Amino acid sequence: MRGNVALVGLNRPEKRNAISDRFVEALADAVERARREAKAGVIFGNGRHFCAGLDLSEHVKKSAFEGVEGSRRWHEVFGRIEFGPIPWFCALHGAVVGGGLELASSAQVRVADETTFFALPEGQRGIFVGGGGSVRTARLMGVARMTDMMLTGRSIDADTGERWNLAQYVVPAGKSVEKALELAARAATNAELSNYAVINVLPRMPEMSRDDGLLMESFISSFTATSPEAEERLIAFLEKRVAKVAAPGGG
Ligand code: 1HE
Repeated sequence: MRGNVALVGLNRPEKRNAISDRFVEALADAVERARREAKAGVIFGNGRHFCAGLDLSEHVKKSAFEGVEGSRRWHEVFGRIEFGPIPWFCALHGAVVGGGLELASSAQVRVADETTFFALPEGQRGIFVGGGGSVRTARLMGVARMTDMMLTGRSIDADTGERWNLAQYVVPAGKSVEKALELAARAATNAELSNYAVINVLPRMPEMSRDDGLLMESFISSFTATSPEAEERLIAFLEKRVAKVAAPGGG
């Protein structure tokens, strides 16, 4: 923990943080703990790369049914990151590959450093994404770009990743954890209910009809605004006790 921000490090650097079954369970435990104890979370990779994706050595031994169950377990665990009470910030560097990109796609914000590269080599390995990538990653970058990446096996650099919506920030090499922590600490000061609405409602809106979305928005808007915390925050602003919105670069 850094203050009220949970710091979750992928810690299998000798295998480039390849995601084994044990690794998924360790991640699940860390995420559950953070959901209980923290107001925001940062996920980063120890070693030279963020994450090399699925542990291919385990996958070769699995039956089709075990494969489905494994994929469903990834969906559960990544879903606890995507839809929860706290926002997650992924600090990326080096390889963000296959399941590593699927994991990163479940976070709300991705901060890449200049060494980051993204790839989806599933086609080359004879497999398919199984950690939610065909839903989450495809929504971030769009089906055409994901199709291209999967068919050609191309790697894209951090700046292209930012243009393609795979990262919202690109920072100098070695600085992604620091930046993610700064952003997470800032998000942790928001009203919990507002963060909850941003995390859980915004991604669902595109699946609603326009009318349903607008009605939902009115309810959430009123529900958050009438909470005691909002009242206190609104009065604090009106009494000039809290900072104004700063111009870009002004913090
Ligand atoms: C691994 C894995 C892995 C590394 N599973 N063992 N993912 C991939 O296809 C990516 C495969 N990995 C790589 O392309 C490279 O390892 C990296 C570009 C990520 C890093 O390269 P490098 O030179 O820093 O490391 P390395 O020497 O390749 O790897 C170090 C060790 O980690 C080595 O083992 P060692 O016993 O020889 O030391 C590698 O075999 C091992 N290693 N990546 C198992 N992925 C739910 S569906 C999701 C589908 C996918 O994720 S498909 C993408 C799989």
